[in-house]
Amino acid sequence: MNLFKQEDTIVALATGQGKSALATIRISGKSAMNIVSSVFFDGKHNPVDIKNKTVHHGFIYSDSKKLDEVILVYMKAPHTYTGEDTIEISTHGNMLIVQSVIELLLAKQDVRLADKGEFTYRAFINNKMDLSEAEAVCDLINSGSSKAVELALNSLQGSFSSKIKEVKEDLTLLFAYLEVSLDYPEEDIDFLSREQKKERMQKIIDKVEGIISSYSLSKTAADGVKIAVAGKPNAGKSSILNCILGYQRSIVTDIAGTTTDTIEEKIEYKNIPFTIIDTAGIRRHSSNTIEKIGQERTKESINAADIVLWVIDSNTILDSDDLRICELLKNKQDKIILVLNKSDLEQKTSLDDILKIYPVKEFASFSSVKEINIENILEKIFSVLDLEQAAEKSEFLLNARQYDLICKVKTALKTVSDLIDKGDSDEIVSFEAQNALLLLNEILGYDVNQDILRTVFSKFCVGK
Ligand SMILES: Nc1nc2c(ncn2[C@@H]2O[C@H](COP(=O)(O)OP(=O)(O)OP(=O)(O)O)[C@@H](O)[C@H]2O)c(=O)[nH]1
Ligand SMILES: [Mg+2]
Repeated sequence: MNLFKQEDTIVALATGQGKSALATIRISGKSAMNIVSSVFFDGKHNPVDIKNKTVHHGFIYSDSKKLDEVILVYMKAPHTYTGEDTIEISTHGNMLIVQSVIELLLAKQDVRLADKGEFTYRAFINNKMDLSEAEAVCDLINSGSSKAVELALNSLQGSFSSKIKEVKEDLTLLFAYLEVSLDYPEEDIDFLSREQKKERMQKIIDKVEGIISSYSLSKTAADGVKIAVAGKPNAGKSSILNCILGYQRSIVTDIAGTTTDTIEEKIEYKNIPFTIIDTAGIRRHSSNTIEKIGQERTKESINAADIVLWVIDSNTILDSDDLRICELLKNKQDKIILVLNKSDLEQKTSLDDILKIYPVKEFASFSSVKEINIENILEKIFSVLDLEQAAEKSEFLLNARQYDLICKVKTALKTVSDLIDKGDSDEIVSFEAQNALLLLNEILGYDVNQDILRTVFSKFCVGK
């Protein structure tokens, strides 16, 4: 790995592999200009005066042979993504062209292929962003939902870093008070009373707890929720999935047992990703091997779901199969929405009948045929899982590394608080506070060792 060899100029394809309209090759480093001006000329092979932040049209030449007609942009250090001289060349999106241009550049002196995330690593090293902002670049590229994109972009713009820096400032100030009283012990002055220290400490802990609780909200908002649609055969589960999706994804027939396997689809509702799982119908006795396996999968889906839409055919009366479903749902009481389906037909089962066998808290009447109230069901999912909070209050994404460190910060701060409480000496309190400061620095990437940086940037793709 060459990640830490900063004197080299690096080159990589920044856009995706494969056929495309355009492909962008990125070059960063002190030799970027020299290297590129030796291969970029106008149509008559004359040199081009390459200006800062200007779009240039021209050709890439290998000796006198044109490799491609390209657009080139030069950005002079330090006002660039990496903080170094950077050139981006847009070629036609053919990998043979891309390969030949990259090979041509690599044949020049002091240039090599970039490592994963190396452009962003250079941005980090050149103080263009701190480590958590650099990680947000990777999160932004990998975000799987529009909410995740929004949150990663917030982090990239420093919303998470600024909270960490705020905690750090508060703690540094407290630390300074402790240090001053250590430096002037003979003065016998306690610059802050024990109560004042405790109060300040509590405020810092509250801020850290706020960051931690925003983690679970953000995770829900970004990753979304799993919704299993379960019930007896023919209750109308597949019809409900199709209604939610707005197209015929699952096969619907009047034959009980039409769906034999789980069918998973994703939608976004009010910006939150919903994974909806249509399942094989549950009945007490099933002789068929396929149906038995299907029902096992239904059970797994119910257990893994954040919420279950329990679909009942209100046009039939309850029987022993319904009791079997009640058994499967017994640990999910707060996470059930009963859907009394087929409301367009004669009602032979009511909510009261169901309440006699299961303590349902949320229910919706529905008709897959008339497609009324589908919004109502989606809204109920929102309210039962308190997704409004997640949608509104989530601010930024935390990855596993950041989450682990912020939890450690909290533990360290609690220790500091306990020591203050016990009336321990400022020397001991100060030592523990220093520990929390080091952890905060690690989040931001200050004074971290190369192993940590290697791990963080290895998650990136080449070219970013
Ligand atoms: N009248 C009426 N018929 C419905 C309604 N919902 C579903 N049906 C019908 O009920 C039958 C079963 O519907 P499905 O959606 O296949 O039921 P399911 O629960 O997926 O059944 P399995 O896959 O066999 O477990 C089909 O004939 C549907 O057209 C409804 O709201 N009203
Ligand atoms: Mg079905």
